[in-house]
Amino acid sequence: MHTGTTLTQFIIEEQRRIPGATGDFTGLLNDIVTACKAISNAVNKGALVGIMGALESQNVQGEVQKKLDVISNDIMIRSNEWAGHLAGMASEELDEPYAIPDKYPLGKYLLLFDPLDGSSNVDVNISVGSIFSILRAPRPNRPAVVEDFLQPGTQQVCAGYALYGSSTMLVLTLGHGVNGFTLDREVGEFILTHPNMTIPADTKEFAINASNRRFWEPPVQRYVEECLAGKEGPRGKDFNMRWVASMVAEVHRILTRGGIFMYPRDTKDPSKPGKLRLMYEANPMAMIVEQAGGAASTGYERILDIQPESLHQRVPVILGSRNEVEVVVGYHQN
Ligand code: P6P
Repeated sequence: MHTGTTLTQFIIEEQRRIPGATGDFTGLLNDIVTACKAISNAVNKGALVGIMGALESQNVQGEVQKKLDVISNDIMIRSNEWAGHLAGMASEELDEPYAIPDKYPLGKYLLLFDPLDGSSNVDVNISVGSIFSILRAPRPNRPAVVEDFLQPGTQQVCAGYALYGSSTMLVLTLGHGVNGFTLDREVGEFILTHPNMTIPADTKEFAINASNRRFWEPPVQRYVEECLAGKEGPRGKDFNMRWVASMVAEVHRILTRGGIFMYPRDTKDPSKPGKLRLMYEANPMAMIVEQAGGAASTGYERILDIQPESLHQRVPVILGSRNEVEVVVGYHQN
């Protein structure tokens, strides 16, 4: 029998802190957690059950869909559509918001998610994850329309991710700190293993896809050049570099030991102001990072302050150790 605090217990104890809580939010979170356990199971089986590889289809991003992308999206939808907690859902994999079927009651929250982020890594067995964000529905118990989702990240009531790595973890913030839980498969419960996660303010580790260097804007060029110059350069210290090409894994590393992650605006595709999506990647990760004492910026503004204009809009992302993010933001301002 495990001795730690289970996620179920943690969520209920959090509910007790909120006067007048109905248990609706607790129920929603438990359904999201159930989905993450099921996705973990599917990801971990991988090639054993023939779910690797790509489909013919493309998603709204124009990206080739992996079988597990679609399976994970279906799991998220099925686990969360029935209980009456939601007025609607939005997914990276769906052009339009998902309407709750008529046979189910509607609720007062909106759920947004990237069901399997970094899925291109699945076939090569590198960590992938699910990212989710919860907003209050402006019109509770009514079918949500796109505009209902377009709220700034500061409006999120919860943000979290599941990381399907060497162990499956779930990292969560409800607006007062960040806590990490590890899945005990024998019990089938997430156990609190990383209470009050905080990001060191300073770091010597940066993460960026260096193959895009020629497309970066000058402030990012300058920052990376100075990191590469090391001790003899203007920063006066040597840096290390990481790039997993799986945002959940990068953010988790930064939460665990510090660092800065950058997917900046680049000129590779001028029509795109960045690669990562605001509503279900940048915003939830920005809330988690800020709640852990870090910072999250586009280089020009705080990510959580952005007023969304469309459901799948992309933004530049610079997040992690606060003092390092402030160096990069400073270069954007000069
Ligand atoms: P690149 C995964 O596709 C993703 O959305 C993030 O998880 C990851 O940080 C980034 O894109 C990787 O991008 O250009 O290195 O493939």
